Amino acid sequence: MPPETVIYTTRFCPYCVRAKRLLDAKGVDYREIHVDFKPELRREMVQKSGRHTVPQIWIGDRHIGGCDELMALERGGRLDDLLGRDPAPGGPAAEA
Ligand SMILES: N[C@@H](CCC(=O)N[C@@H](CS)C(=O)NCC(=O)O)C(=O)O
Repeated sequence: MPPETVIYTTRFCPYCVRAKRLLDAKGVDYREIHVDFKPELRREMVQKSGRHTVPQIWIGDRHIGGCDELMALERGGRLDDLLGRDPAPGGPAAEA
């Protein structure tokens, strides 16, 4: 079983769109938690991550950070490992 990927987002956030585009391109099945107009969910995100910006991303128990950190993991070839997969044959997704 791959670790669960969770992403806290708001709807009109370009960083959220970009992070989700990468996850979609990689075929990652993720759970999205919308925090727009949901102060209790935003508080939960801040409490768990120590950060106030969206997106905030977890793979299993590991807090990845935001979009920039996700992209950096992909560019560095480490994201597949965290996702519990073999490295992509073509290397990092073009998106990253
Ligand atoms: N470097 C961060 C930037 C994230 C960011 O600036 N997100 C904006 C929304 S697109 C944000 O959360 N701004 C503060 C707020 O909405 O309260 C990342 O890569 O995730």
